[in-house]
Amino acid sequence: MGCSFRSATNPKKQLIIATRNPDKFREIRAVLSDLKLEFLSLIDFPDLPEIEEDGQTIEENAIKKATEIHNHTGLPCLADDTGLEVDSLGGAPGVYSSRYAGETATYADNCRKLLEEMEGIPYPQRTAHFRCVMALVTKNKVITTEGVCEGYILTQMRGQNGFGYDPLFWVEPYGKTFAEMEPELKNRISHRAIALNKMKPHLLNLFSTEDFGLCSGKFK
Ligand code: ITT
Repeated sequence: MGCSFRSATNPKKQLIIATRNPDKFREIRAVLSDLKLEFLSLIDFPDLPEIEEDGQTIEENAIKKATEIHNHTGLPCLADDTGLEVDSLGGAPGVYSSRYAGETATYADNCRKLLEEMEGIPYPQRTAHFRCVMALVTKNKVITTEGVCEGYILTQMRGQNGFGYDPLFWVEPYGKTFAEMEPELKNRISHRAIALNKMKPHLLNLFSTEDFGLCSGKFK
């Protein structure tokens, strides 16, 4: 694979977001837009190998994704791993959120499975939260931040925006599911926004220093 990051610096201020999920990428880009970086995702690197998300925790998976992609590309890399943790299900689907209904499950399949598993559970006990861990890996640092957003799982889907479990996730103070919110609102209050806002000072620091977090990646 050819690569344009041969120089010892990163003048284009490129940051790789280690995701193949375009919905996540869109949200991350929106929250970080004020940093004026060039955001790349794994869709820009079709030749990179799949990363097996075999960690026992969200933190482990986030660090693994960011480390592998940083090692392959040499660029600073930010990875997001997110899980929906439902209290009445003992924290499931958690780390298995993307494959809750099977390896090839769609968002709709996962939402249907969640509704089935929660059948008969009354509203006050339908509490849940999204937990998002961001991992930033550069040549000499691993930094993680976390964001949590509390809500309830509804008994039917509501709204067309967002992605994943958003149509089922009721955010009580706003009287809306994430999927009923304008993207600007979700991107202000979500688990992902909280984790990213904690990461911003580290990114600002990284991109204001000389070496821009580069290392000798395999594709250099
Ligand atoms: P990458 O690993 O390539 O980033 P992924 O979709 O597998 O993509 P995760 O393992 O972090 O990413 O996400 C697990 C699933 O949780 C994801 O597929 C969605 O179904 C759901 N999810 C994540 N963030 C969400 C959000 O903000 N709103 C609703 N559902 C979300």
